[in-house]
Order: sequence, then structure tokens, then C-alpha cells
Amino acid sequence: MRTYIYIIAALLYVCVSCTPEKPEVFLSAEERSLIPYPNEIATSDQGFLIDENTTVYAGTRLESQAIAQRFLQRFEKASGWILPSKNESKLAKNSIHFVLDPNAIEISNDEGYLLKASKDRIIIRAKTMAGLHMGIQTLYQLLPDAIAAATVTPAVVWAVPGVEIQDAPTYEYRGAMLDVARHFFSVQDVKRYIDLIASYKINKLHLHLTDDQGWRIEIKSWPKLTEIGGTSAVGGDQGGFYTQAQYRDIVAYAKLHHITIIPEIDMPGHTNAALASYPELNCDGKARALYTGMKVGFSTLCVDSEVTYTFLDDVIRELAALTDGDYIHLGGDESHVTPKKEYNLFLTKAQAIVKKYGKNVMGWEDIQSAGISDEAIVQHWTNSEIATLGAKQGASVVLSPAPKTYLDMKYTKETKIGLTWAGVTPIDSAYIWNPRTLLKDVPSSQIIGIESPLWTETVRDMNAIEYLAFPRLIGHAELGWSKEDNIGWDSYIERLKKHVNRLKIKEVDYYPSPLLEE
Ligand code: TNX
Repeated sequence: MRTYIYIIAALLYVCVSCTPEKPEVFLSAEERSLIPYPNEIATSDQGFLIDENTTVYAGTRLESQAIAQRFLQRFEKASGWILPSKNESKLAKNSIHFVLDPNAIEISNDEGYLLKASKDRIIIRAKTMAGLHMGIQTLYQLLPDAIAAATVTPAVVWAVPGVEIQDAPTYEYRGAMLDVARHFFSVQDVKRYIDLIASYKINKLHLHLTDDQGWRIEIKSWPKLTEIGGTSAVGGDQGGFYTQAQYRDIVAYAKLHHITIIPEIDMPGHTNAALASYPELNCDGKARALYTGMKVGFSTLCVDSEVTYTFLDDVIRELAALTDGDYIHLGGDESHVTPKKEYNLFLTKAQAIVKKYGKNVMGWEDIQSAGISDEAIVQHWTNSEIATLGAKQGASVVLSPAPKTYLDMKYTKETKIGLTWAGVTPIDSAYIWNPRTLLKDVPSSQIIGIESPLWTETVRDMNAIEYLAFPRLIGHAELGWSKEDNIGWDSYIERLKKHVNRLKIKEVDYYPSPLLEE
């Protein structure tokens, strides 16, 4: 008898522990992990199931058809299914709709969208392509994790929970910065970074293209900048540069992901690579040696000489022609060996050249001393008072406070890669701050967004980029996009824990913070 009881008990135990996991179809929107969290979300238990006959209606506009094609390609990669698609909009059953409606009054913002998933269909509606793109990023997050995979995962139930989402960004500027000057990163690496950041609705990629250790963009009228200045990198590592054709390719790829590239030529300091390439850019007429160390603040263009401005005009003219966005970033930080008066004179002239070529000026907060226009953007990184002086001149402000947003700061003292000059930045610290109140004396209307810079003195390859950026950058993306009411560490960390599986599927070499385990 006893034996029977044991057997029954054992069988019961096995049955309980072998209960299949809840099928994906029953996962709720809450159980999926939406980051950045959308503004309004209503859920129902009537979700949508994609099967091999689900038809994608792309509408009659070429633009929405193009975006539907990209969705179809991603879905095919992950599922192996080529879904039928139609270039019309008929509200049939078992369908997915991408609706571009420039007059949609219910959508307040160009990047905003509405997403409705119910038993019969999924509809994403937006005013612009950017809005549709943002809606599709949310749709990917509502689908099973396997949607992120590079190859087919068999036997996935492609279920989308029943939702009605109304969403739009809080800030228009949601950026990441990559320093390709201290170490050079290939076009392929930059494209992977674009792929990764786009899925969190980031819309700007600032490329720090020049610094003491390397000049990374071909300038046809000054070819030695890359022939000489492009060869070095920190630690004597391999240099490199983008030809203009390669750079255009990056700009186009970013555009496809609704990301604007903001190119930075740092000046008048941080210019040793240029000073090594052309002796005439130095006041003493002598070329500097290439530099592979990590110090800052020792170099300067020769502010008094005519040729410096010919150089500047040529560089900005060529760069403006490669730039589809409105802004060129002039750097302007840490020019410790340029006398103040000369620094201001130089930046006044440099700003006029940027305007002459039809672009607006962005710069580190330091540039405000030269006098800036109300169309300029100052990027706050270390000194609140100086950034505030920039805002007082009417400029817009992008926030990159180093202790919170510098992705090159270490997570803890023990983590291998990174620096610590602004402290260490674990993932909670990177998330817990308020862009609205960071600069007390700047009206919130002048804060246009946030950006997460990744300086690469200690970063030698793509794995190291991923390790420092992920997961901190994901939190920054939420701070830039979501409403204040929807921002909170307790909710975020739970969503992030669930989201980690996607990072694994995408083979992102993220930092496995202990906070993801608790
Ligand atoms: C400060 S941020 C710099 C960079 C360094 C970075 C290292 C800024 C405007 N200047 O030149 O790479 O610190 O964290």
C-alpha cells in the first residue's frame, strides 16, 4: 500500500513539474518586456496569432510599403515564413496593417504611433515613417523573443498579446555617441551599433570622428588627414578611417533606422592627428608626432593663422555635404592650451562657417563662452553652471552628465574595461536621475533630450562596446522616451531582467550585472 502511495505521489510530482510552460499565446503585455515603456497601454486577453496566412497590408504609399518589406524580411528570418503582402489597405481578418496617415489628429507627434492588436488584426498607425518605425519596434517587443534571432527558431507560436498602445516620445533628441577616434571601428561595427540602438527608439548617433589619436573621415581637399592622421590609435592599436563613400553608407543605413548621424570634428583642441598631418596647422610650422596616449588638453590648432580657416572651411564644406541632418558638432571641449580670447575668436569663426554651409552648431557646453546662437545645441557633460550659461543665450541643451550617461565609466571598480574619472556607474545609478531637474536653472522647454557618449580610450573591439553600453544604454533610452509617470527603477529592472534573453539571442556581450539576478 505504502509503495502505491509513493508511486502516486511521485507521478503527481512529475506531472506538476512537467506541466508545459504557459503557451506564448497567453503571455500578457505585462509579461513581455516593453522598453522604453509606452505612454498609454490598455490590455485585453484577445491577442493576435500570426500564422502562415496572415496578410500584411502595406497601404498604397511607397514609404509604408518599404517599411512593411523590412518587417516581412525580419519575420521571415526568424520564422522561415514568407507572409503574403498586399499594397492596399483592406480591413480583412488575419491581417497586419501599417497605416501612414499624415492627417491623423489623434497622434500628437511625428514619432508617435498607435498600435492595436486584437483577435482579428494588428494595426500600426502613424503620421510619418518614423512613427511607423517606432511602432514596429514595439511590435517586435510584443512578439516572442525569437523574433530577434538571426536564424529560424522552429515551433514558435507567434502570438501578440491584446493591446491598445498610444505612444510618443518625451524628448525629440535621444542619442548615443561613439568615439571612433581613440579607437577606430569598422563600418560593420557601426552598423551593428545602429541595429542595437534603433530597437530602443534612439534617433541620433553622434560620431566623434576626430581627436588627438586619429582622424577618421576622408577629406578630399586635405588627404593627409587620413593618410597620416588616420593611421594611429590609442596604445599603438590599428587606426583606420571612413572613405566618403563608406561614410555615406553609414548615414544611409542610419536613416533607414530613423537615426540621424551627427558628425563631430573636435576643435580647436583634441586636434593632434590633424597637427601631425599638416605642419602648417601648427603656429611653429612643425608637424607634431602622432599620439597614442590617453592624455587630453595638450593640442590646439593655430588660431591666428589664415590657413587654419581655409582648413576649417574645406573640412566643414565637405562634411556638410555628407550630412543629412541639421547639425554639425564642433567639439570645443578641453582646449586647455588655447588662450581664452583666441578660443572664443576661433569658435565664433567656426560657427559662422557651419552656418555658411547650411547647418546648425552643436558643441560641448564649453563653446558657450564664444557666444552662441539660439539655434545652437550645447551638450552638457560636466559643469552645470557652464551649460546653464549656454541655455541663457537661448540655446537648446542635450544632457550627457558624465556620472550618469558616460558609458565608458566602469560599472564597478572591479570591471575590467572603462575609466573612473566621473565615478563608477552601476546600472541603477545610470537609470536613476531626472533629466527635467538636473539643471535647476534651465527651463524644461530648453532641454531637448539626452545622449550617452561612449569614449573609447579603453575600448578596443565591438564586444567591449557592447559590454559598456548594455544594459545601461537601454535605461537611458527609456529616460529619453517615456513619460515621467512611467519611469521607475522597480518596474524597469523587472522588465530589463526579462529583456536580457533578447540580448542573448542577439549575441550582445552585455555586462551581467548582479542587479539582474536579484
Ligand atoms: C572627457 S567629454 C572628454 C573626452 C574623454 C572622456 C573620457 C569630453 C567633452 N571630453 O575627451 O574621452 O572624458 O571619459
